[in-house]
Amino acid sequence: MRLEESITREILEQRMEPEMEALTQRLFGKSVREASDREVYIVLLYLVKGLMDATVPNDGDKKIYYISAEFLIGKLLSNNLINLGVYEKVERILEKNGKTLAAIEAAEPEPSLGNGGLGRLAACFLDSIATLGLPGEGIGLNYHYGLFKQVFADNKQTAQKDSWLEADSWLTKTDIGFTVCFGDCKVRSRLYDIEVVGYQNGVNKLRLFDAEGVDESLVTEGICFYKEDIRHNLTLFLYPDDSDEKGRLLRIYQQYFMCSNAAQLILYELKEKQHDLRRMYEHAVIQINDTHPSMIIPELIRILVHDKAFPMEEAIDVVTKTCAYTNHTILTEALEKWPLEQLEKAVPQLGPIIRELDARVKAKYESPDVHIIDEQNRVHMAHMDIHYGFSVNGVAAIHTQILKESELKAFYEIYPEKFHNKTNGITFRRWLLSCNRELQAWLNDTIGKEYQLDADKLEKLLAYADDPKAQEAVAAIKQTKKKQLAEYIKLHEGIELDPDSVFDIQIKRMHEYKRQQMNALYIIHKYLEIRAGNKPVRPISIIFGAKAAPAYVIAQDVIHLILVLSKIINADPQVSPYLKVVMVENYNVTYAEKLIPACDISEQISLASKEASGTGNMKFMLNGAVTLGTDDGANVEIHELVGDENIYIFGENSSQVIAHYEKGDYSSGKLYESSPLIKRAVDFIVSPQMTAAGDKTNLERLYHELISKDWFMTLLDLEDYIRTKERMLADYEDQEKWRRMMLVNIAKAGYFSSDRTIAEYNRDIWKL
Ligand code: 26V
Repeated sequence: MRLEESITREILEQRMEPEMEALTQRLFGKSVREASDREVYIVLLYLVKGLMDATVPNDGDKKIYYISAEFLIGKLLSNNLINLGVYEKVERILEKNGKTLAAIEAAEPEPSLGNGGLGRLAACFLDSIATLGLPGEGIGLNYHYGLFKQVFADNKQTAQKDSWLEADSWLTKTDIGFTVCFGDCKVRSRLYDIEVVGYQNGVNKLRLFDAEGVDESLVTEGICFYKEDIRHNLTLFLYPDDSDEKGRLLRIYQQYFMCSNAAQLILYELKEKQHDLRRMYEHAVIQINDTHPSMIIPELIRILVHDKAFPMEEAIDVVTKTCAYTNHTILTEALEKWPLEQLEKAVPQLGPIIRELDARVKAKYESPDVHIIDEQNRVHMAHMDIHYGFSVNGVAAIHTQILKESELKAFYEIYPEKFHNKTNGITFRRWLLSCNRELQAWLNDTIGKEYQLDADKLEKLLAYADDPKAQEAVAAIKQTKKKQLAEYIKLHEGIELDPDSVFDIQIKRMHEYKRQQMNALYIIHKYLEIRAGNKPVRPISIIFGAKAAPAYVIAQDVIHLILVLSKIINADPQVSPYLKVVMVENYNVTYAEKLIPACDISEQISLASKEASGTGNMKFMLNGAVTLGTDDGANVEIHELVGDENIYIFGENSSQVIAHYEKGDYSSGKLYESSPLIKRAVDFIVSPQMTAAGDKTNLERLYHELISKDWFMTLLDLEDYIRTKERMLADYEDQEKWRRMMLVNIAKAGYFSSDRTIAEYNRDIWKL
């Protein structure tokens, strides 16, 4: 449905209230007052779409195409209202009609188009690209069931399909579609657009391709489906299970589907604008978000050579000048290497191109470290990106340094000029203005609104760090957000939390390197201490949110451990007045928006060197939480900004950790044997109390993993972690000190605005 074409944004804005009434009557035959929250949501959806249609697109001679397998955009209504500048207006109209925006928002489904930090970063970037008025588009896939919906049963995670798509939605079906040719079939695509409006600026688009003919009935139980029916399953799920060969093959099909569509769309747009393809790079820059979209490089080269009669040499040159690659991880298991044989089975036409690209590299460089096709005939996607792109960037200072000095050292020696660091950022529109209305209102009153467009202006708050009134105000806001969260958790998880307790929160994908298991061992330690009579002066609430990849066994075991601990501890009358443990179900962007403003202690405890950046750490800081973390990812930069006295850093640093890997001298068994404190906590995992409440198989597997392997060195930092957390809890009781830390953290968060990150990408890489 579209609003009348002729209506201008000004008229629509001024006539918001009568337009809302008229549309509610037209759609549902009732007044706004009589309409349900769901109906009002639909009315607002179309009104906002109308406003966006009537907003000037960000245009220009050169455009950034941000290609990504994930766009974790979250719900869109509130954000769009804020960016369009009509939030308060709509809030007032709703209030007049006995409604609240919070209730209306609850009726909006959250798009399930991402998995973690990489996808959320892409969403923040779209907001900032639009806000800075840059011409740009996101390109990705429209997964029908997205990642998966996490449902707990018997203290374990089960995965269900997430049916987020509905008839009335932010997606607009276009008449654009392409044919994508695979080895054994052809699939037609259809493009859907979601408009992305900048804060007080123009609109851009997120362009999502779907496969025509996707058959949702292929999904049988949970997230199971017939993996070989490519023509009907291509866009059912994000990251379909790749633990078997069929699954991996499907991933290749999916990636090529995304890349071929993206390539065709970009070339179509260039043609529409009558640009000379030989100078494509003057009008388009393609940012490859990790290696999932890497096939765009050989695909573009293939099209230029085969359909546009380019000489190979020139096609390679033009594409190399157009593409830029972002690396988001150094974990070897996440660095994609596709067997050439499988790749050619799905997409035979790319085989010769990739071989040619590899041959050119091999002719020039002897070292296998930089070859694209290795001895086992696997294609290293990242290597292709670096040779045949003009830029490669890491996502935080220490991450980029590790890329240059170790992971990608061989490449850095060949192409020092290609390497950039672009420290990640977050959009303050969602992670402050929208999720913490109370804090933004107080900031507006205290330091003025300038920070909303110039995040560095948050530093003005430093002048208030010792002001008792300001300290009291931020503490009161935190208390309000904690109460709101406690109510929400009571409603959704059935667990009661004391808003006067310390809220200690760890929310992120479940992975061993992020070390949720270390936090769980702290919980065990604390539980046993309380049982022994060492009660904390103030209760502690430890909250987790995390999905685990369904085939990742140890991650499932850690979820099980936390859920069982939660059951035991929350039901223990001796302990639960002092310690509560919650793992929220189906952690997503919506949940994050409620958890982050309510947090006191931000858990950022990855094994140093492994977390490329982290962005949750930035969101917590911006909302006045204090970081408990290792010197890893963007924690390092947070540490530099706020200084030793406003952050709690513990554990070994990344050089020490890298040295352990090089020397192979880490032994978790030795640490376990030599430290009674560690041994007591680890042993509890398989204690009769635990195995009675939980599943012995899972608990024993995890126990053995920890004492015999522990690849991500949980036990290395456990003692220091426990000590540091205790020191932090003690400091929390010094109200003045803690509130001062809160203010300094908020004040220094300006650097982490994604507006800054995007301005840097544009200045150094995109040059729009
Ligand atoms: C790899 C794979 C491998 C196969 C299974 C599915 C899958 C999904 C994602 C990935 C790439 C993971 C890279 C990633 O998410 N990195 C995160 O990027 C964030 C934004 O830069 C950053 O803040 C996090 O530290 C980093 O872990």
